[in-house]
Amino acid sequence: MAQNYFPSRGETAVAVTEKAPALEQVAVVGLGYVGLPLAVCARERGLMVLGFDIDEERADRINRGIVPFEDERLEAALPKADLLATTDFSRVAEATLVIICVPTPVHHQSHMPDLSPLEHATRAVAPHIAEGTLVIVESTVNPGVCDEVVIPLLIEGSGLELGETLFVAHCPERINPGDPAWDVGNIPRVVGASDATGLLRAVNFYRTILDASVKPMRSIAEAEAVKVVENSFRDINIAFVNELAMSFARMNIDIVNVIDGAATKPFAFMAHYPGCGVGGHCIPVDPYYLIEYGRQNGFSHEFLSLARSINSRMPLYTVDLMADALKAKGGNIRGAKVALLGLAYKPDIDDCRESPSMVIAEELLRRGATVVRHDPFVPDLSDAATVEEALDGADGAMLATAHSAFRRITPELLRAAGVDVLIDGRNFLERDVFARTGILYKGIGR
Ligand code: SAJ
Repeated sequence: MAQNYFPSRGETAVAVTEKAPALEQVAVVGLGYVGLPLAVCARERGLMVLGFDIDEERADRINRGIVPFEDERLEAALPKADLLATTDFSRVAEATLVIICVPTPVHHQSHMPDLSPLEHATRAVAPHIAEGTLVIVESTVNPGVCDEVVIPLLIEGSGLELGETLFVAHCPERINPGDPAWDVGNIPRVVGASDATGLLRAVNFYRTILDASVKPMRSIAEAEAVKVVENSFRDINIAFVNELAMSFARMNIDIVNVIDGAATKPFAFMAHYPGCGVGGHCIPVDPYYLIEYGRQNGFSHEFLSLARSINSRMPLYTVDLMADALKAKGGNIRGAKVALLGLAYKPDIDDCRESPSMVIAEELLRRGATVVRHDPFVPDLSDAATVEEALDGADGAMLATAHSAFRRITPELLRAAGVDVLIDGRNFLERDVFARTGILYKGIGR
């Protein structure tokens, strides 16, 4: 009897296969934050893996064992992985399994999904994929993209027949940059496919290389929906506490203490914290994919859109805090010198994609301030090499990224530089320590 590949409602996922020895020859297309860890993980499980990228210099660095971005775990693993990276896409023909891991950004101004990297990668592999190939998309997309964009391009470019000589699946990536606990090898996954054969192979592959659960979904669209839903969930929860922060600031209630208080409830509450904005390549991006697809299907995601507008407004709110604080000290943001500490979108990494710091810097300049940027992880975009240098002669300091190294920012350090205004965009430093010294400290909601 054919195995039941799809868990019927209410049942747990059927164990589609046990951990079978992997027979797949794997091509990983896109060797960034998602593809390179995946390729190394598959190599560590003994699979034959070829890495593909359009960037010759990136492929060359990988072949020399150099990770082209900040990732300590990968820096240790790559030199031992014996992974070959190439820009020769004709070698995709050697693979039985092709995994596409390219960015799916949004256009900066319109926030409309930008599928061009995914379309380019799909067109690049299509002419070379061999009969029987399974193509898995890991890039985050809204429901419908695999069925309506990727599969037609694969069929058009390969001449293969879906379900007969071509199989397609979606396994949304869940990489969490800089997370010491969760990496590609132990994060649970979901998989949806164009048919049962594709699902069986995809689930089997991930169960072979991961030490984590792999949940078969009933369709590709369900798997696509899982990722945009989980990240939209995060965005709306952050918007919730950001709105509370702006409200409670007027009531002199410390929102962080309130959230910590609510978090003592052992069920039905998940703590999120306010900040100067929501950056990264996932959270501020993925909701727009769902909003746009909803619009195409005649539905207006008012709630998701409102959350996006609240979170997008936080960098400007944070600059307002700086302007008000300088004014309270008899100064003016126009003509002020502001030390902007932190450019990356989250702590202890070098990634600046969609970082609120960029919006903050732009707005400070627009308001007539001089901005001195410093981020120890992003020297190329920093004007100052150290915190001290950034603070030197500044009228105010703004912390926009909670890098561990910034823990050493003390009232003494600010005083020594003559700085008596501190806007803590991540509620990272001890407010009371600064308030006691006459330094005007403002956090987000505290
Ligand atoms: N942020 C807040 N308040 C919060 C949490 C985050 O303002 O309570 C801000 C951060 O400062 C940052 C942005 O939101 O600017 C995104 O932060 P993030 O912690 O969500 O980091 P990301 O973008 O790396 O999100 C990834 C996501 N992983 C994947 O998409 C596979 C997300 O699903 C994870 O929930 C998140 O990591 C995580 O939990 O760390």
